[in-house]
Amino acid sequence: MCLLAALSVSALAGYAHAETGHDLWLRYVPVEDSALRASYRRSVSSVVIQRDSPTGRAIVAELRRGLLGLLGTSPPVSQRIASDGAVLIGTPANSPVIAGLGWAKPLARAGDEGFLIRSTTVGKHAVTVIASQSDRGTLYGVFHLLRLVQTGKPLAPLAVEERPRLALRLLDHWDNLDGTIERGYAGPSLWNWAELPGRVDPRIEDYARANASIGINGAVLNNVNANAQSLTSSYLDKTAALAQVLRPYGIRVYLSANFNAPRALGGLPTADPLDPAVARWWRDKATEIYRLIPDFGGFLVKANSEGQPGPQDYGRTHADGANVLADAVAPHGGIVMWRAFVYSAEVDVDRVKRAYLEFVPLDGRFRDNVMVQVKNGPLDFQPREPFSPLFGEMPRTPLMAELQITQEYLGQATHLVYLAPMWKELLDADTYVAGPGSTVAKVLDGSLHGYRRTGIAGVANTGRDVNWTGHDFGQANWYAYGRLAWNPDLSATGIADEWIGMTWGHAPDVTSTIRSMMLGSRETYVDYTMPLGLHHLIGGDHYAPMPENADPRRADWSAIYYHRADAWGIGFDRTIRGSNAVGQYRSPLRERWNDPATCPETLLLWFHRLPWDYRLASGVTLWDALVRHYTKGADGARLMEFRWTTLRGKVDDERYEAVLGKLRQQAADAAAWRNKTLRYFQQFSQRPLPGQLPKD
Ligand code: BDP
Repeated sequence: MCLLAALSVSALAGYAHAETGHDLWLRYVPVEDSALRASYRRSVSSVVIQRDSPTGRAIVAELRRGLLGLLGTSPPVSQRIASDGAVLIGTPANSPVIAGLGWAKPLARAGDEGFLIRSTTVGKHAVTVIASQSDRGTLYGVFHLLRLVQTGKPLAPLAVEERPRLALRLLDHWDNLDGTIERGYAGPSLWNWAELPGRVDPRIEDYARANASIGINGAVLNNVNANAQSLTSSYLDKTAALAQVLRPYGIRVYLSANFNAPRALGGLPTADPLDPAVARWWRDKATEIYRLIPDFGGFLVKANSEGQPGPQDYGRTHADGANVLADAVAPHGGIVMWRAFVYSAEVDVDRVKRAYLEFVPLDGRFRDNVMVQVKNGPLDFQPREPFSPLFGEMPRTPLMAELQITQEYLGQATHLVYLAPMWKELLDADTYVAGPGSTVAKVLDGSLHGYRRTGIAGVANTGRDVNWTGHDFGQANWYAYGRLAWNPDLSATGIADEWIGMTWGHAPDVTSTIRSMMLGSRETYVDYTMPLGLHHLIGGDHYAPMPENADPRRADWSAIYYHRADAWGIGFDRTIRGSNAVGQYRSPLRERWNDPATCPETLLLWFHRLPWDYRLASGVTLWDALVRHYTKGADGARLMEFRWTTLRGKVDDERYEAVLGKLRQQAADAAAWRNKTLRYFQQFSQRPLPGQLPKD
């Protein structure tokens, strides 16, 4: 009876408001353990901060909201330390107490955006100090402190020293000016261009809070397939209004630029980057932008890719194109992010080799304020690809990684796929460019080549859906992206645990069930779609596998170009005897991947074309292995649905039901995709199908 009463009180406390998912991981529900709550209250009994800046005000508002929700009381905010349990927040510049602590060295180490959180004494009082060299750093520190409370960690003694490993941690929004989002699955764009600049949706501030809480410090507002109109004066006014709301949260805005803008908007006869009138147009445009948005981040450009205009239209190189924009923004401190997602207008023998061929020869020819932005894999955001061979091969050009948070090829907003394990595979991959241990993370954070600029971009999965991401578990990918951008060494499990605690609560069975669902989900997805290194078995809207797809427009938009199944076997020969894409990787990868006996099975059919009866290390034939993977994947999706049903009544009903509906669809899709893909390949293999595949 007593237990029941306690349970219902805590349930009521936890779910006092409807759980729409809108609050993301910032739900700030009451700490249930009363002893812990009391100790938190003692550790945060007052807040001491100068709040005369927009960021200072944002900090106070967040602390009030957070602590009121978590602890049921919001501590007083004052200008001086009067008792034990004060939390002092500030910079050496705005707090004489912090300036007097003698922390200059660790603060310098933490850099502009890093922070220290330390338990110490000031005068006679035991206090917690959140210190940074900048307001932004203190904001990140405050979110860190709130996360400690949200995840049930002790607040004393604290000795936290954090600094972001990557300087630019951006979200790329593929949002169009008409409110649609390319590859967006969570409703229309958050930017309501029609209402701007007059009215800024209050939701934008919540977007900013969510990003700041995970350290994201920039947003590219518009689609890489850019409409030149976004650079017109009237759209720049709208962008400036958004920038105004994002600024206190440390978020800069960037825009995708259409390379043809000097013609489309400026009426020039050419957009040739070496034409002085074109250079002048970009310079004037930059001046106009920085007048409105002094901290504008810069431009992102997709050029000579999938029909977009670019310097090659004028016989110039990517470097010529990037440099003209870079020169325009350089006097204002801006940068250019030039995308390396290119493939030939003529269909290549092997499309995945193209970016390397076009970009590596240009290393060293870009201006200092240009970064080349490279997708994780050499093809296009597939469920599994090897890392792009560009990573590490441009030591004189800072490279950013581009990840895709929106699950274009990974079940969109319908399938639960936790992407952190996939991103870790990239970040931890050893490129060997400077010997063993040359991981992609070390390329990106500048430690390998001494890049002065570092960064990462994630294609956002946000939209105007109440829960932001369509699927409640899509939020985990937004969260994980931010956390990995801050520190690529964090583990997928650790990040999942943080997110689960803040988003679903701390009951041990809830945590362990959701954790195991999340951690296995990516491999499950690979299994029921594209196992053993298969890729691009897709067409249409990129949701369901379409292994039969033979796109009449371009061979390399087809599935058959990639899987090459016939009566003999399956796979793409990228060995030295084939397309030699393997030759774009360093030793020992190239030798290891060139030989099917040493190539990891996860990449087997990426690099090899093999007969159906080829025997894997386990002794199983390739055909049987394919059957096993597809079967395991479909079973895994069913198991996820089952596991979730064990949480009925343990999480709130609203989100429980919403997720259950999606998991049912996922399990049904996975079974149908297994059936469809195996039947398709069986026409070629003529080997037996497992048991009876049910009709779809
Ligand atoms: C592909 C998407 C396409 C994007 C393109 C890109 O299907 O919508 O425009 O990538 O990254 O994956 O430019």
